[in-house]
Amino acid sequence: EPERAPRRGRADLVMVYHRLPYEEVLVDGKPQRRRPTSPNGIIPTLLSFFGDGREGSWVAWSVHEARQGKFEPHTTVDPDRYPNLLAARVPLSKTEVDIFYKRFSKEAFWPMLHTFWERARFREEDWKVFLAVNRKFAEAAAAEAAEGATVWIHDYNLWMVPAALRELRPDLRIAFFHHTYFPSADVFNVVPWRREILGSLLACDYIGFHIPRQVENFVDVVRGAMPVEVMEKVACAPRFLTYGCAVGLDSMSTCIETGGRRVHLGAHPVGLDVGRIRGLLADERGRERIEALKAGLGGRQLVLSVERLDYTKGILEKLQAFERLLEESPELHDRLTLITICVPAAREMTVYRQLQTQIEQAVGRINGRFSRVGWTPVQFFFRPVPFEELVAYYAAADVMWITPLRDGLNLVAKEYAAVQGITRGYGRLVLSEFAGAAAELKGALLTNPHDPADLLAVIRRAIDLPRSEARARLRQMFEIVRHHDVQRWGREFLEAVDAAAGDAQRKAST
Ligand code: GDG
Repeated sequence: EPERAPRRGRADLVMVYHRLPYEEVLVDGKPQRRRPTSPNGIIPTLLSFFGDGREGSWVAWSVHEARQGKFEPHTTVDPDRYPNLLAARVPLSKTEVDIFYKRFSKEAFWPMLHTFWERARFREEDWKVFLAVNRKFAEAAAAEAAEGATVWIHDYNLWMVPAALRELRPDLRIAFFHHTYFPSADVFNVVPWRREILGSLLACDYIGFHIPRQVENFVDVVRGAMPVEVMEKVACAPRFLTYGCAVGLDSMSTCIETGGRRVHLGAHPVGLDVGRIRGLLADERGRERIEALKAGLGGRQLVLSVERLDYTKGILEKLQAFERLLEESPELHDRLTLITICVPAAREMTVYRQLQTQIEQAVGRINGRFSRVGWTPVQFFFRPVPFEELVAYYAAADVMWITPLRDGLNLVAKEYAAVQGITRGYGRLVLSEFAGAAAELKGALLTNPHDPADLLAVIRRAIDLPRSEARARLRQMFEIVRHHDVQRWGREFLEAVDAAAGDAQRKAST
């Protein structure tokens, strides 16, 4: 019945990412593009697969009311650089985006994924919106993909896409990458719809996480839900820490079989576009920015903290530790400054309002207690800064202080290591042992942000660390960051997907 056959698209690689690779603004009612305001390094990598003229599609939402009835499902992303890459828009209402992304994903799944399960709010009516929106993404991806194409889906807000897509298009290679942390079964199992979510993920051929611990946590969750056979378990690659941090692990499952389906798994910590950072540092204006910043510090040490406003990032815990440091060490007064660059959450994300107030109060209290004429101990920038400027802060910072209570990976840590490595600095990275990056960045000074005494001890150690040791640690970290850049990350991920699909074919033919 040819009229019932699903329409086949032309793309042999389909990216399903919540947003477009460029920002769309309406000028006089006409859509215009500009570079994304907070570039995260992943978008250029995903784009780079289409540089050779490969036919591809990028599936992302578009708020249709904002387009004032001018909704077009397709445009080319960039006719010169990616001539055969189409932006395929999924039309969503503003309400759908608000519920699905800004409210439900952030209020139900985000806290649970980061082990803050008590904060999770599960509403059945929001789940229905989530399902409907995921279904739309799946339909759009199904319409774009050529026969046997690879569809690469990103992150937990698209959890339900694989199942719907598999049903629409059994011929596809479906791959998923998790950008957030992934908790153990004791936490994940609080989710009312856990079986549906697992069922969907298991429709993939390949699922990638940042680090082995997250892979194994996923397998643990599956094991508690259905009979599963681990087909392959391997020692973790030497690049990963095993027993040295809270999220380390010695071995992980790379292939499981359940319900007659085989799913391959892998650990792929996201890398950086090191070339881009090099470029920004080599630029004349970049060098001027660093000099100006250093001059502004008046010879004081700079302790830097950069993160989105989020309780998972441990900002309050860090401020409390800083307060104790100043309390106990009067000799440090006027000798160091803590700059925290905190990117505000979207206004609709009401869960963050209280935290913002608490942070502002803590900063006010510390500055009230310790400021002197000419010295403000905490400088709190509650706004995003352009990436070029951020790089200058990384270059000027003596200590980078990253204390998430739980984090999928943490790119800020890697960006700091890259910038200090390129500029041959003496910077020290203090990194939470609960960030995925702790399992990868050998050389960081690890800290436990759940333990106030340890937070204090490690920041002290960083401030006093001899330059020779700082340099040796940086060299170790920079080697990792430089070698495992974002280009390699993307390449290795897609190679792993190909290998998984090859295995499935072999299995089908025996
Ligand atoms: C999720 C996972 C995982 C920060 N401030 C500014 C700014 N940034 C950029 C940084 C960095 C990115 O934002 C933040 O990335 P992180 O990895 O640190 O954290 P999440 O936003 O929580 O990201 C995380 C990541 O996905 C990737 O898979 O590592 O675990 O939670 O690149 O540079 N950029 C600009 N101005 C700022 O003020 N332009």
